[in-house]
Amino acid sequence: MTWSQPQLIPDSNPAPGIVDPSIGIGSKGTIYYGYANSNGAPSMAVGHLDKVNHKIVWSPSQDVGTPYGIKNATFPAVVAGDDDRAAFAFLGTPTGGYYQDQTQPSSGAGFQGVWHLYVAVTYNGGQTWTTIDATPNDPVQRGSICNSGTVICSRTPNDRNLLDFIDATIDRQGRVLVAYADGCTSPTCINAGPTDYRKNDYVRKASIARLTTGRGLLAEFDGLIGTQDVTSMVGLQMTNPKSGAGAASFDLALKNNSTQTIFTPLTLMVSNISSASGRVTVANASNGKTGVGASWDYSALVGNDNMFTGGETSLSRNLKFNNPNNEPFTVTFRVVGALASGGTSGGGSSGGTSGSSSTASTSGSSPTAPLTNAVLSVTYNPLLNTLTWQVMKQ
Ligand SMILES: [Ca+2]
Ligand SMILES: [Ca+2]
Repeated sequence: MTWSQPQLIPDSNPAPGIVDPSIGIGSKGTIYYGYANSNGAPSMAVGHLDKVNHKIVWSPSQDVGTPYGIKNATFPAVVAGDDDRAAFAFLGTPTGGYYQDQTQPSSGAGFQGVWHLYVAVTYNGGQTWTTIDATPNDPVQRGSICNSGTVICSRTPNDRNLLDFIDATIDRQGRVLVAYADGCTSPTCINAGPTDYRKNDYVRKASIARLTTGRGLLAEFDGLIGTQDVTSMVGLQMTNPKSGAGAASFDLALKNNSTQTIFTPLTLMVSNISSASGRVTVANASNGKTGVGASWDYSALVGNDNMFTGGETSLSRNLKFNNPNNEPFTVTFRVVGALASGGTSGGGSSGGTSGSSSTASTSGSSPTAPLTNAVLSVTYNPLLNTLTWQVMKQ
């Protein structure tokens, strides 16, 4: 085994103390390097391998904390997914100064910052980052954080309470999950003012922040995060069947047959497509796919309320298929939408901050899923120009 010589990130200038950087590597090798800069900025450098010169070429470091005026950052954790997508989690505070200067709650001496967990996400290979405050109403720490190891940090109150632990990963659908220690968990600490640096709990509660809506790090699941199968709640209304010249099409509206509201994104997905020749394919899916997994987005077809309420019928959209043999075919669909989550508990669900499409929640509650495994099967017969559909249990 051989290793390359160490390569410096040209403009990096790490913060004092023991603040390990973190690396995420995209699916095609793009390197996302997150670190706490000596000026306090949560900094990100993106690297690409120059295969000719056997060198990593680094972009200039970017400060992803500017939307919140972050002056100190620590505990960086980076994870990547698709090559152009990555998330950078860190603890940050808009208060400047030396954050290891031990806070004395009684006298008020020492560092005076309040820390939150932030997550910055890129969807374009690191050209731009969208940063959210994942704990806007529930700080992670008030006051100093000791980052200098067990010996120097042996002090009272124990401001090494957060240990050194943070990590970020993604699940199968590309949701970002950040594991961190929370030092502020009592009502007294949580509800102290946004800048009160004295009322810390100095605890270390294992916590996970999880992306619950919006886009994750795998494009394949865009529009689906935070949704579930609502097929058994939905019926179909089909009009205007047409056939000829190797193509078939019809207009399809969805009807919410239930009394529950289904929230957007609302998506119709192909779960199977069959014909005698096997040559029928989807021609105009929203996601460009032509077979299983092809989907049409209905989110804009349920009114300005963005809700598909009980009894509502959506506007219809045209579904097109390639049908070179002009033969009968059957398509089965699933409908995917978002249902109100059941009883979120107290901790830290966030309001959408900074115009981001992502919000994070520490509650980790799972949405109600009262549904059976149903599919909607549509059969089109071009010879008779008839459409029939039925609900099928899987
Ligand atoms: Ca907290
Ligand atoms: Ca509506």
